[in-house]
Amino acid sequence: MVSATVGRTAVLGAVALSLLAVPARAVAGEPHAPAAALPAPDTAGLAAVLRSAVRQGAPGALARIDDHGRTYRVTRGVADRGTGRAVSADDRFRIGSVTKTFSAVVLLQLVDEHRLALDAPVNRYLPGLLPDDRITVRHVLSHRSGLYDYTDDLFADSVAGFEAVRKKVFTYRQLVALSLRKPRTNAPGAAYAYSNTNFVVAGLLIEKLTGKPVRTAYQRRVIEPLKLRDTFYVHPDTAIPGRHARGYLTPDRAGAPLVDATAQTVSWAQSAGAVISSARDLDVFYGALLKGKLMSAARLAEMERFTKVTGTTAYGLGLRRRVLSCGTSVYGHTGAVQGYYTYAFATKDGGRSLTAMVNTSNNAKVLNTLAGALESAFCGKPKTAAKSGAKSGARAGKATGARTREATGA
Ligand code: REX
Repeated sequence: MVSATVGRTAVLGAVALSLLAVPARAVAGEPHAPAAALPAPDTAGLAAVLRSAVRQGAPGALARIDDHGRTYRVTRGVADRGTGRAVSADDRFRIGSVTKTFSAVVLLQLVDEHRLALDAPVNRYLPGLLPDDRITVRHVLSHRSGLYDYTDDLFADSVAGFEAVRKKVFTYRQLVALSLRKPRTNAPGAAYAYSNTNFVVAGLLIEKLTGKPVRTAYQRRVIEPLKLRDTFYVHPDTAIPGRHARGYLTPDRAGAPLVDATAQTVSWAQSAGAVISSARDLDVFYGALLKGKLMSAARLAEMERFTKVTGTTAYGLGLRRRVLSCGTSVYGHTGAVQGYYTYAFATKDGGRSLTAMVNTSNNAKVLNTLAGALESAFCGKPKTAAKSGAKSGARAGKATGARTREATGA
């Protein structure tokens, strides 16, 4: 199902403003292509992406685009395999590592308040925690600390590993200890190596500096100021509050039945991945962050200092950047927690945001397919399809069999 609504924000006004703000032409492949050059979202393409994801094994899929006051919602499949309830674009879900941006925001606010220095050793704030005094706060937030990712061991067997921790409650220090059983992957600052351990350290820093649980920091510094309605940190509770999509873990053994992974503590991730949210809230969050509403311009610039990861992806401080096929760069995070994959990204100016979610995980095909949602949201209709008049959605494979409905004013 596809729907579009226009909010109270004047779309024309927003377009005029962004045109004023953009001085130069868009350059393909250039990481800061101006937002004003963005074509309209390709909602039919987005629907095709979600349809492919469901065909490849996701019970359900949802996407929401917020573009200068205009909202597009697209859904496919079911939120609950037991009841057969259809996915709603308003359903809550587990956002996995999108949590990392929340944690980074809190720490950068503490930098703004002169309570934390990015280039100070972590051990200055948490004496003796790490075995190397050269590991700084910046290394941790940019995944350059070299701290081994303990989740590689925990989830070597996806279902057995998950069931072993589903109800467990870890302390942050226990998780750091799991990591320190293994050698570091690189010298401090020497290389990018994605590791959940870094954002467990971030959680420890937040608790040490604020004297409160991370839940309080998320609540007071992000959730309340942005009036997020669907965002929660309930650890160590195992339930998602309110209406939500159930999450289904795909077993490693082909053909084995999906495992309902909805109920879990997510204690293995905590400040690295345990937040619950919705597409609406994540669109608001990244829009506000990139518009500079959550920290000073200087701190946002620190967050947006990127280390190259691949040819098209880079990592800042708790923030990913992806360059799309049309040359537009988008900023946000991905998430993978048992039962849920999330992509939440926005344009550099925060004017257009997309959140896409499928309620399965451990399915690389589905994950790759869902990346197509970014293309549809930010690149518009593929050029060839637009020219030939073919149905859009070519990026998601077959465009036939679409059963989408365009409704306005919903
Ligand atoms: C945990 C295992 C994956 C998931 C992980 N998740 O590190 C963090 C996250 C919180 O969201 N990271 C992603 C499990 C990659 C990100 O930053 O985008 N996989 C699953 C396995 C594999 O069990 N054996 O897919 O459900």
